Amino acid sequence: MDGFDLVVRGGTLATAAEVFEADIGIRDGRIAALGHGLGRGREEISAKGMIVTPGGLDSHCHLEEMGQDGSLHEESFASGSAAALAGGTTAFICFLPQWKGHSLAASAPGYEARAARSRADYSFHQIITDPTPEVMQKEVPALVARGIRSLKVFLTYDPLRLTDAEFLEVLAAAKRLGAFVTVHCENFDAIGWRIQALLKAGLTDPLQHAWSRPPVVEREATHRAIALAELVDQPIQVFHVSCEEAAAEIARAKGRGLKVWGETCPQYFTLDHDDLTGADFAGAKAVCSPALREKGENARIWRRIQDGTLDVVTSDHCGFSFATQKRVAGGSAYGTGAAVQRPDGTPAFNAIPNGVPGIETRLPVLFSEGVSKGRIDLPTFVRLSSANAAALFGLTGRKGSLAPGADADLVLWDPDAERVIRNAALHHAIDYTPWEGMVVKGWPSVTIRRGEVAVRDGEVLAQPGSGRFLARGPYALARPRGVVPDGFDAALA
Ligand code: DUC
Ligand code: ZN
Ligand code: ZN
Repeated sequence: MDGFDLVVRGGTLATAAEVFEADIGIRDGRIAALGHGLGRGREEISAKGMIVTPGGLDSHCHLEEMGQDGSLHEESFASGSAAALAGGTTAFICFLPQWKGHSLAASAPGYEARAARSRADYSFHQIITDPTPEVMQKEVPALVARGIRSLKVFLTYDPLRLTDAEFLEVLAAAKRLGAFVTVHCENFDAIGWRIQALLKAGLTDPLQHAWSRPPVVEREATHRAIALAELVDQPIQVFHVSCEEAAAEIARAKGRGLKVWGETCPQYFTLDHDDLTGADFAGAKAVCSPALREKGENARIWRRIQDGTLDVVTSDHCGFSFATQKRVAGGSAYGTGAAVQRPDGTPAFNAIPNGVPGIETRLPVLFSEGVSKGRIDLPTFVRLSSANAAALFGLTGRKGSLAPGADADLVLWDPDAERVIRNAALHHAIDYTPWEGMVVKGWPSVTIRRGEVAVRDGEVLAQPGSGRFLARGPYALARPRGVVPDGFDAALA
């Protein structure tokens, strides 16, 4: 047999199932062998004292996303993917927008060409805001045939949200096509009602963003999304779960054998209401939806990570800088209602674009708060950071794995390295991080993407355009259970 292109030697390997010592032999961008004393490679990297995990798969991030209103996520594919790689993420799934009243083809022109500037491997979820027969019967099937096999729907935000009837149409179409559905669960009308009351009462600070959408609005929409998915018999993932009330709905669904999975993000197990306050409008930096919760909720999210209710940790990375977007009343697709300007020029809470940047910090924060603090073991870290997302989105065998045949996406973690997170040292294009000053233990010192060293000691070596589009074929997990009420399958009628 030919030698290896690269051998990563002497590391402690962590997979979704176990931890063991081995060398990794890499050939043609794939893992070719695992074992002790492997033959030499043209290039060798010592992983002594390091933990080697599969490269991260961030299955929820927003890059260069263009809103219908002209708003733009500032993060480019080149900068966002550099940040991803520096933080140990070798592949991500971001979003193809649909503008309401537009075909998929006419929404966000040129988006896929811009995505080709990525340095990390990438795929897309297709956002559906307007499920017309033309879109669902012609465009979505064509998309699925091209390997874009997951849809995202919003139950809140104007003009993104779907009515329940529209959501059912999307679930049914996904079922017919073998596509997966992801859902943003919050009750639109309840949020709008509270926003109006808060504004009328003159309560306009960033903290009131959280007051406008308390856990009950997330719990109600999570319950409804699960019920409608059960009615259709369509597998779903509930995105960005922020609280126990919503997580309990997912746990109950899982207990009943439904194909329902849950995602959370580092902001929901590390930040809280305190981060929504502070001088000079600083609380706007932590405005995201669902909102940050009261103290104590972080620990409940950890418990739901530990008991397996929440399967995946993503960043939900959003490219809204503080100076240019969060602090100015401009509005965004990810805001709710007309922009109300306050006397000092800052926007009322409802017009602050929702979302925080975290594509680079996702894994260091999860490693530090999870593994280093003893909350989760290494296999759980691997499941949360890559393997479960690979299973949910049809990438098992290619991503999230150290088995021979998988893409050679690896991260060499120095488990003892202590770092202070500083925005100045991050690679994203955003002017702040909500984790500024946080001390983390455990840091990705080398990231390897398809057998090439993409980042070494913070220096990004992978070039824009070197990432590959990941087409995704049919897979078992997205298949319905075959259980519909009364044996009548309305999706197929
Ligand atoms: N939901 C998302 O999924 N991303 C950005 C903001 C939001 O509310
Ligand atoms: Zn969302
Ligand atoms: Zn998102």
